[in-house]
Amino acid sequence: MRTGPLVGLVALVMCGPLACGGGGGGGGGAGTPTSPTTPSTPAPTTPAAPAAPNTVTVGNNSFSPATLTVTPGTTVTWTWDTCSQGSDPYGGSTKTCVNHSVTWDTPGGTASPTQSEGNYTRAFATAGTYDYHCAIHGAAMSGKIVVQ
Ligand SMILES: [Cu+2]
Repeated sequence: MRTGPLVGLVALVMCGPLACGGGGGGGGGAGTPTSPTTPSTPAPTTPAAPAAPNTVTVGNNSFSPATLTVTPGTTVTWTWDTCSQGSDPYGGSTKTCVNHSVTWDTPGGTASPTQSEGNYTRAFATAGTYDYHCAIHGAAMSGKIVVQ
């Protein structure tokens, strides 16, 4: 029989411990009993991490967060995110960006450039409240850094 060895091989493969173990022997198998599947409680998924605690997003007409509390010695980074993507009548895309600045009400800081893209950093060594606003949009676009 030419097919003999092949059949034997197939039988061996198909009849592994899991496939055939419990076939005729009744319940005597000494294998580890598989416990009924308990619906495992999924680990609580952490919501997407908020922005790093020492960054402020400069949006259009707002700083986010408007109030940021940091510890002395922290360098805060402002990141501009003021561009919006639109489309032109010809199917292309347009990018519109708005200029903003970080300008300090509290003496002691150097204002950021008035810009529509990029970053700005300031280190806060001393505890206190540091108010700032956008030089273009004024009090309507303001924020503060609380160092404590
Ligand atoms: Cu502004």
